[in-house]
Amino acid sequence: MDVVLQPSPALSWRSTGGILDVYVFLGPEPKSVVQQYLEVIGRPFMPPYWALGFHLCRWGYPSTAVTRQVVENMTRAHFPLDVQWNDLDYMDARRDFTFNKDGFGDFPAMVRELHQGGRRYVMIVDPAISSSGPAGSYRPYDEGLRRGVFITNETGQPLIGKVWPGPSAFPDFTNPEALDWWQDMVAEFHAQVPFDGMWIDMNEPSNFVKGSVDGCPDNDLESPPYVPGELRLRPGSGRGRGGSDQLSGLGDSKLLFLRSRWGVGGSLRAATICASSRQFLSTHYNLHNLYGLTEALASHRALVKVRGTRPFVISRSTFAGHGQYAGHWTGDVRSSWEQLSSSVPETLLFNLLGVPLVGADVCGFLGNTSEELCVRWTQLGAFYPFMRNHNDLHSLPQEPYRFSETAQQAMRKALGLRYALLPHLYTLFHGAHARGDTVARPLFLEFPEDPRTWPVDRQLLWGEALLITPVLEAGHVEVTGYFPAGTWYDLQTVPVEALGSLPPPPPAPLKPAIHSEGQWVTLPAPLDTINLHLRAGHIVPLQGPGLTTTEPASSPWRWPWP
Ligand code: MIG
Repeated sequence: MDVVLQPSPALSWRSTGGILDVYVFLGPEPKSVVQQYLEVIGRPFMPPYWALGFHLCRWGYPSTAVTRQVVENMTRAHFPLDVQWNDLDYMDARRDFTFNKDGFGDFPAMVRELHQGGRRYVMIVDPAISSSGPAGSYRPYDEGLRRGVFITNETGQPLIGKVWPGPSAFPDFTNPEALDWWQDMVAEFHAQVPFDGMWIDMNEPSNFVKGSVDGCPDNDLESPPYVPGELRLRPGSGRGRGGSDQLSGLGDSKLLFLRSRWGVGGSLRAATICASSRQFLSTHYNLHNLYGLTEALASHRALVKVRGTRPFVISRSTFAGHGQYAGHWTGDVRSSWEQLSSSVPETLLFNLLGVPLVGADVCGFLGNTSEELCVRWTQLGAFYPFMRNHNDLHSLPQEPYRFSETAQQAMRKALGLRYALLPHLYTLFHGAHARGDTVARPLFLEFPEDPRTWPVDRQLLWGEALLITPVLEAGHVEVTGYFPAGTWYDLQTVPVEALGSLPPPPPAPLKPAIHSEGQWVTLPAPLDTINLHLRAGHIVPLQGPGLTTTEPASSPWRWPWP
């Protein structure tokens, strides 16, 4: 399906078929529209408290020794850290539910140590299951074959694609038997490595070959009369096959990016599995967009059964209803100012769509970050509902302690602010779970009667009370933000010294309040500052911050104002 935004304003939808359910939510206010939508698709799950702390990851921590050292460096440099992650590096031959006995020989012990330090542990899990080992050598595949859990091709055999472990089969999470099999695999691995959550990647589902290692059959499902991405041959020309002038411009850069990176466009099998492959419920053609959703459901369910507490799942692919089961990170963003900015509307959008636990990779994923970008990204990231610094295999390290003392101080301040506000953030998540509220909220949702808030996509609210105005441009030490009519208090950041030395010192003196008639205001924003304002008439509790969410459990709460 193509959805193209027209200047008119209007949306054009192009679909080759399928079942189209159209709902109209009458509101009348935008907040009610969100609630009504969530009544249909399901309200978001309630994340565990620790999920709201700081997460640290990268592709390329080659061993438990290096991973331990990262955690140690964070503590030494006085940075909070709740959840340590590993990427593919931990696996044996990049196969799910295994760990390599060289670098990760004492993997279980490392996870237990993290627990002793009050921390949690999450690792990546890809859906595709290695299919090339000799029978009897890899239980997830043997067991999956025996229980018939894989998506099949036209001959009724498991469809084989290629992903990280090489030739691989794709579990069909619409099959109830696959849910039980997945749960068993999660349970067996968890019995060895007591991890706390799952990071589910590659679940579009992503495939390194087109369709399968044997290609795809020739039929109508594989080659419908029109497929997305056939339009727009040259950037801005708008004269692709079947294209029109209205379609030019918008979407071109994204399309070209996808094409150059993955060869996506003009073919349903590009970077994924054959459309005509068969799943328990229907053809893959009908179920493709639901692959990530069904894997999220399976993983959520498995974690509940295995761990017996509220689960934590973060997924790359999503669909309507995803928020009931999991959160989302926005995939492979570049370490650029442009992508820092676009993470604001992305975060807001997923909150409107019932996936409040969302964030982009802090400091950016692809390419090298810079110190200034990483500081600004950490400041904005402190206000992503889900905050994880994650980095590509090929990029220079970007853990907070890698930077100059000035930069570290600025990052500590932002993290201190987030940790001080965690009780409030947790309460906002409960509002989302229980009532269908948003956590990170666009200004127009709160002030729909003020049309100047409608296009604001470089600021966000947390709930009703907190207005965040980040710096999103290089070299800027001022920022201009929109302040809806009313009084806004500058919420002083919790002094850095408070980290690890509780109880916190008294609040800093107040700066003069902004009395706005609904106007743009330019504010100082030196490198160590993200502007945060409290709306008059609201009370927000602050907790003395610690280095983990378990640490300050007994520390005093306080109110910002004396
Ligand atoms: O083809 O697991 O978006 O976060 O580090 C790349 C390696 C596969 C893509 C994910 C990224 C992750 C990477 N994965």
